[in-house]
Amino acid sequence: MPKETTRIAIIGAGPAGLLLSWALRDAGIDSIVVENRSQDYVLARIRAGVLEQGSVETLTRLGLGARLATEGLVHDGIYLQFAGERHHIDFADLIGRTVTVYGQQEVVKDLVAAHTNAGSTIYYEAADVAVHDLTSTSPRVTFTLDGEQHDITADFVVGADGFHGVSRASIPTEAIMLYDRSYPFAWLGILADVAPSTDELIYALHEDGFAMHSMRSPSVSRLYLQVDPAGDIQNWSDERIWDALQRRLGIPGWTLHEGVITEKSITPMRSFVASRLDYHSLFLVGDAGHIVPPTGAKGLNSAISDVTQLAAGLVDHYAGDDTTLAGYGEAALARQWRTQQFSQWMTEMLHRHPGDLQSAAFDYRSQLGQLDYLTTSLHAQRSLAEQYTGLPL
Ligand code: RFL
Ligand code: PHB
Repeated sequence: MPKETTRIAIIGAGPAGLLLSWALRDAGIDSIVVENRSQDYVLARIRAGVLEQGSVETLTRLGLGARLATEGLVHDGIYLQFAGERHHIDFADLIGRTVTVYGQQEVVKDLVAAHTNAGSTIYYEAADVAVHDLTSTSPRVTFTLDGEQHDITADFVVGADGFHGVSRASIPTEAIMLYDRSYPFAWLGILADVAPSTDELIYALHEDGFAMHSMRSPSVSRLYLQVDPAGDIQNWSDERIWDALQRRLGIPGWTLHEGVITEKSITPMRSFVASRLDYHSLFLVGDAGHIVPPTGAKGLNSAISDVTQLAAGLVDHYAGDDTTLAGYGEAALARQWRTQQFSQWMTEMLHRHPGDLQSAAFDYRSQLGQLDYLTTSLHAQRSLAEQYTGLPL
């Protein structure tokens, strides 16, 4: 039975786990990453697309910014569209900050390449991953790989294994509370081989529901539609998707260019926060500890901010100072609740709320009033700009 020791055992090779391992390596702290999927699967996953300015700075500081600097698309703002009109919110003008459109998949690709070059230990396709002895100072992670049982002893275990992982579930139920809410809508997302029809992202509230135009590169567009969470992707032909996008995004004098759809899927929306991100020798980062609906583009950015804070705590710990590490959970949760509020606000403002005719009509008109205020008040726009481009750690 292979037995190993390391300082930090990290569960999950998504962006959070890979970035933490990389930040620790940069500080001379060894770690091992254990992932239950294959490397190909991890590299193929298409998810978030917008990096806050602070996330770009973190990736660049850690030597991961080369491709991001050349291929990332810097956006000065976003468009908000409602009642048939499109309004530009210029973050750069408003508060001097920007965001960068660079797919999560590209971030993961850069991280995998960096780790491969550096010879990091990452176990992919690990089965039956389990954590043990979390209340001790030598917790363990076990798993099976090619029929062989592995056993890693560490100083700390970090759960970077997403919402469905084993880490959070290993905290005794009486020691943790879970706050969550679901939404009566989901996003149907597509990738299409067509140049974006817009220079910056369009978030649109239409009578038929939310729609959004994002992008991945000068030749690949990413678009989303609000759909019923019980909806079946089989019922969404390419033609039906483009028709709905044309209706919800169309304004006079502007053309939405269509292209071959290369990927389509439906993702439910959820807000979720665990009451704690630390439990003795275990720390949670990213989706393992919290989830936001994607409307504010915060999921990946929150994972990066958790990792930045936890890495700083671990570095100080090994330098003999435990203050930052002891404060990690509270500090990360404080930022997360502010991010939750923003994501919930963006989501509720921009989606059609189902309900009886009268209450749905009231909600819709109230949302139009909110958007009207937002697009005519500089104070409101600065608040949106500050939150969208990223709150300080
Ligand atoms: P991830 O990316 O889910 O990575 C967790 C990793 O842990 C592995 N894992 C395990 N490994 C070992 N043992 C186990 N028992 C394990 N269980 C799971 C998984 O295979 C995976 O490799 O979490 P992380 O690193 O915290 O990163 C967070 C971001 O991925 C996430 O916040 C965002 O992508 C959220 N999100 C989106 N955010 C946006 O801002 N915009 C989007 O358009 C957007 N689209 C999405 C999304 C999340 C999605 N999920 C999670 C369902 C679309 C989807 C489909
Ligand atoms: C994306 O490009 O996938 C994207 C962009 C902004 C969001 C959500 C998703 O708010």
